[in-house]
Amino acid sequence: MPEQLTLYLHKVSTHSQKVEMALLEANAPYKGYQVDLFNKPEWFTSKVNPVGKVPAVAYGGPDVDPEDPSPLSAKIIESNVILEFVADLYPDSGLLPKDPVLRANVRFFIDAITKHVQEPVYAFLQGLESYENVLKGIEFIQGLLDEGREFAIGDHYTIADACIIPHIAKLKIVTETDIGKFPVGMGYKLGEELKGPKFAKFMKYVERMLERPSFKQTHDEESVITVFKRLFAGRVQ
Ligand SMILES: N[C@@H](CCC(=O)N[C@@H](CS)C(=O)NCC(=O)O)C(=O)O
Repeated sequence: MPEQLTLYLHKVSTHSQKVEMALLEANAPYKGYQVDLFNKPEWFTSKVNPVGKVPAVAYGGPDVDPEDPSPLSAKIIESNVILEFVADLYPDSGLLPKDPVLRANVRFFIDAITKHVQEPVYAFLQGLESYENVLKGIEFIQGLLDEGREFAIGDHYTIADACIIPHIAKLKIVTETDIGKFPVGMGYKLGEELKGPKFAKFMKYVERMLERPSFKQTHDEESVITVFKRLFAGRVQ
């Protein structure tokens, strides 16, 4: 029986959302604590995550106030590590398949998300790279999906699905609002490209995933837009 789990998160953090979605998909009990990333409490870096980032998990130990973390709980950081940890805690959740080949496929998919989605999307948002790199990355990921299959890997929701969707949900907001440091209009243009037949398989997969309660429960579009406007102010015109 898993022990107490406290998830330190922020409501617009993509990496936090990945972990929270996995916990919800596993029906795992957990305590969520919103860390104010713009005014970080001292105890968070001294007692939970020395690098001061969310998500972070305090697992086990006594059931304490999240603002007074116990030295007896294990502190686990790095979202992709936490995803695997949650899958290990709940082996029957299907978050990681039992079959070794499928497990390898899930891990490959997650690795590909970092290289082909996270990095190009962030570079585009920062105005450092064109959206072409985002499209190339999505094309690579689309190549890993099977037509007609509901999930990224196998026939069950896995941590691969939890890992990619928060990135794509943010990208969708960018294509609908044009918020980012890229030249004006490029967000909308990227959105138009993604609506084309070339990306139909990927977009159908995304639409299915955005309907899941685990996504809807953890997605706060208004807050994302507010924070993005603050983060990406001062764009190139
Ligand atoms: N590689 C880390 C990245 C975590 C990360 O960058 N978290 C951001 C929010 S999405 C954060 O806490 N930023 C606050 C800061 O750096 O001060 C992971 O995957 O967990």
